[in-house]
Amino acid sequence: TDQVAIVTGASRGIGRAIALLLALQGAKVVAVARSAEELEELNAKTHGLAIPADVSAEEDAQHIINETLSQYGRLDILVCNAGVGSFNLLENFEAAEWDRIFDINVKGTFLLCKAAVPHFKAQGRGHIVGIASDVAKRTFEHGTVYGASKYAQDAMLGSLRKELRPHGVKVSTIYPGLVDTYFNDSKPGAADSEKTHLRPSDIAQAVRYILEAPPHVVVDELMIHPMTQEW
Ligand code: NJP
Repeated sequence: TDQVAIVTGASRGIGRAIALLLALQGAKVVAVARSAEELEELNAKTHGLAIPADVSAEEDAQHIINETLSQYGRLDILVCNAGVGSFNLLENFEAAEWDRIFDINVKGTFLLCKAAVPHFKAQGRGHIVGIASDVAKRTFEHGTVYGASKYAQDAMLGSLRKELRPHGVKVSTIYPGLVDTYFNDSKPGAADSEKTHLRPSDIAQAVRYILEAPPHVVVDELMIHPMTQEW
């Protein structure tokens, strides 16, 4: 395909795997994250566009859409994947950590969608894929802040799905369980991680499935877990 896809959080983990798979399938990939060096390393493989940016900054979000349109003249797919988390008892969280997590997970998704939606509406076509979390559907200890952010992101994408359906624009949400990434300062590749965690490429395959649905089909929600994880 000659589709143009923006992938946020593409410097490592799930976003990087999504960017690599979409590029392999022929899409022009616009890779977004704050780490310019890691983006360039990825872009040497994907041969698209690397845009160092902070998704929680409104001017950055608009810049990402503008750069994509001026470079390629089109935008077909927006993957809102950039996200962060940390885990603690509620009383141990600093208010600043609430702001950091909500700014990136919730406001970041909002800002990218806000900048892309007018374009998608005008062309009567487009696909937003949000990487939420299975914790957008359940609660757990130490998840007060991250869980709340993922519920909020999920609710936003659910409402947006209804706003955009009459315009022919799809919104799909993926709810992964544990994935072997750098999330929350973890290091991928631990001894038993193949059993306990999904691989980033598993999520990339889910994105591919969602994007390959024919025009009359939208995958609203897709939950995916490692076999060993209870949820
Ligand atoms: O994490 P990680 P994942 N602006 O740390 C980027 C969700 N999830 O791949 O900016 C722009 O390896 C960051 O780049 P950089 C999770 O909530 C995960 O696991 O250079 N980009 C990096 O590329 C999140 O929504 C699990 O630091 C920003 C990427 O985000 C998504 O999966 C389970 C940014 C994070 O890569 C990807 O996380 C689950 C900003 N302000 C949901 N801040 C799991 N791993 O188990 C960060 O249910 N990034």
